[in-house]
Amino acid sequence: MKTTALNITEKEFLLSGNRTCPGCSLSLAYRHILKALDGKAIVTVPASCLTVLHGMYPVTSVLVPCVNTPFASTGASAAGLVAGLKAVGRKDLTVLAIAGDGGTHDIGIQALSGAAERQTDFLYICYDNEGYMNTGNQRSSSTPPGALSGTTPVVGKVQPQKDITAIMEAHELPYVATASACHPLDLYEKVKKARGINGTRFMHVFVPCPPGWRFDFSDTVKIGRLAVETGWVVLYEVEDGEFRLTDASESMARKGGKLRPLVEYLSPQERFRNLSGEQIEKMQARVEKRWHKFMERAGFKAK
Ligand SMILES: Cc1ncc(C[n+]2csc(CCOP(=O)(O)OP(=O)(O)O)c2C)c(N)n1
Ligand code: SF4
Repeated sequence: MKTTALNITEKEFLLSGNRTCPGCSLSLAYRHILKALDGKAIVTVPASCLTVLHGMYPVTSVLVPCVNTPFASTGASAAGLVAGLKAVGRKDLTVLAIAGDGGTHDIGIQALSGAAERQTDFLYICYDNEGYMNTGNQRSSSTPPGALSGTTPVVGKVQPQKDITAIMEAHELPYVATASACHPLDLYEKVKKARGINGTRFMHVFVPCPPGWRFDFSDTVKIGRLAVETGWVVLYEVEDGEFRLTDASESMARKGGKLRPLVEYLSPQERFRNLSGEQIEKMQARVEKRWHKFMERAGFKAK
């Protein structure tokens, strides 16, 4: 049965009153991730906004056990948990490694790649707020070109974004998917599916961040939806090598693949305020090219 807002489990594993900022979509994503795992998980997480959300001992807002791991070691720490659970014969728990883009694309990539290559049986989720947000918005390799950040304060970032999902797909994993906090049912379904698969599963979850991207905190879901409708974010999954678009991306492709103008996504965000018309045109062209490639891969023709 398809999950809807009416039949999704009412069980909560993320309690209200956590320490994230108002309008934080990481909180929204994490709530649905833990629901999809039915709370039957051990989490390992490096320093990030998520450690702040978890809270400081003896206080916590999360009803699952959690290991706070050093920045570079999330993949290695997950491998240790998997070995420990195997040694004590526990088969009922999912090991969830979850880290930000700084902790994944940059600092944790070596341990993640190693664990994936060894086919460690765990789920890795990168939540991507496109910067080192917990320490005040320094640029990461996932910060988009043109975006202002604490370390690119004048002209914005110059280099392109690293495509971590493509890198992880190249490890020939049994399950790789993208998702967005602002499409929570799609996220929920994907985590649920990933939970039932053996081996390394990787998910990239887009999480709009109001203070870092400088938009009004009441607009989080609007920004997340615009990201998909403009093609900035594409929702898909690759299961045993088979690619398919999902949720809103799939419906858009079915209707011929028309995108909303990218400027509708960029302009409400102060971090993009210095973009020139020429830069926006280039970004629009890049987004369209990428979207058409995804459509073609899923067997759709652009009209
Ligand atoms: C080895 C190490 N270097 C730096 C830090 C400081 N630090 C803590 S959280 C953080 C930012 C993490 O960014 P990201 O992984 O993108 O997660 P986010 O904060 O955006 O949730 C940094 C740099 C640290 N804790 N350990
Ligand atoms: S900085 Fe961004 S990701 Fe971090 S808690 Fe605040 S809104 Fe959430």
